[in-house]
Amino acid sequence: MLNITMMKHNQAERKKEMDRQNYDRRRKMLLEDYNYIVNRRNEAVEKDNGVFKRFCYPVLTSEHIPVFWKYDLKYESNPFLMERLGVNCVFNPGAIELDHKIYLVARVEGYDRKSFFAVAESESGADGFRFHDYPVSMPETDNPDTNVYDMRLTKHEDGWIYGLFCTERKDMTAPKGDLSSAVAACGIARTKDLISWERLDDLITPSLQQRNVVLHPEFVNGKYGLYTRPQDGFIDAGSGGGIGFGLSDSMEHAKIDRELIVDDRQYHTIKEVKNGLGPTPIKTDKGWLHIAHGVRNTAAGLRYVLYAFLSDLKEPWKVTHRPGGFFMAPQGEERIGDVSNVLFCNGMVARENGEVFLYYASSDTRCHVASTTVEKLLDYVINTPSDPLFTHACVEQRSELIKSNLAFMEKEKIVI
Ligand code: M1P
Repeated sequence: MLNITMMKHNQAERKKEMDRQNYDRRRKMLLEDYNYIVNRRNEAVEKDNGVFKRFCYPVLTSEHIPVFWKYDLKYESNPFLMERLGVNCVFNPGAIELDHKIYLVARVEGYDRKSFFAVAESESGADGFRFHDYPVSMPETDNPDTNVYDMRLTKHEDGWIYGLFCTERKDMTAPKGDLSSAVAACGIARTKDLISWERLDDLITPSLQQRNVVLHPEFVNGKYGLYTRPQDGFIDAGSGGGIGFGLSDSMEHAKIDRELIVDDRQYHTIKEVKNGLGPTPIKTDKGWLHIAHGVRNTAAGLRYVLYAFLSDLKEPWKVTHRPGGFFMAPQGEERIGDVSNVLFCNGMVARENGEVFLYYASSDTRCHVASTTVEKLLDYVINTPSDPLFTHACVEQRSELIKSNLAFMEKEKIVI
């Protein structure tokens, strides 16, 4: 009898020991996988369209989230090493360069669908991004945010770094049983170090809803200039849409009385359904360089692509150059994710040497980088023909290019 009890005891001890070993092995693997991802070198891919270069790997994904954000790592309280607070995806990062380091403020979405902001930093801007130990604890206004996302970072000439983002709340006027209707507004916060944030009042505009609001980095006629995206509904731009622009006397209580449309939507273009400004524009000697997203509808759902334009230096709401079509569209694995066929960009950094890092997200799932230069972007926006809007004119436009190339090839004896 005693022997049987002893055997059972020994078996239980052995099982306990094996469980513990298994736990230690899995925890080691989790840490190794994380270290591999954050230390992986990234390189620009060979294929180059002359405008920008993509990089091999995404710069931020849910795998870049520190293990200690997701798992309770203590055997005593989590013997099965279960993931407790998973992260679904990391996308749509705002970007800024501070003291020669690149910081991304990403939209991190938990398994519970709520998104929040988290800061990751890197020396190179192309790899080695690591999240700070804690996500951003964004202060609230009197009206709590159900969700926040898509921060645009602007180093303003008033000395502050502003983060403008979408704050989403339930639409209290929706009929009973409608649990999807929401109201989108522009939340505003400012910081000096990306660690402590001062929350300011949400932006007030004449439009029912707002998303994709971007602060212009310089005063315009002594006021704060804001690019907006007026919209009637939460998803639909409705009668609104287009990229707008307005002025506000202050950022503490930002209010725009009049919105001008800077870049309208147009039938049968890449921005037919809606569009929105991307990151804070880059100042160049030829004007303000802008990246935006354009949306059209297809049988497979909405398709989001990126496009570029240039606006006047003194009157940034006046577009001077408008290349036709998209600048960048989803390709390969970028086409697939939680919301497929989407490229979205709300962060770019222009470095002192003229290099530009464009941080974009694919299909609401992961963040990538592409590199280019101010010189190339200016050439692109100034010398790329605009959309002639009618198919016959498009053929004429292409035939002109073909004619001049064939004449050149004949002269230079280039045979294909
Ligand atoms: O799902 C695609 C994008 O949809 C919204 O952007 P927009 O208001 O311009 O349509 C945002 O939710 C954005 O985060 C998302 O990537």
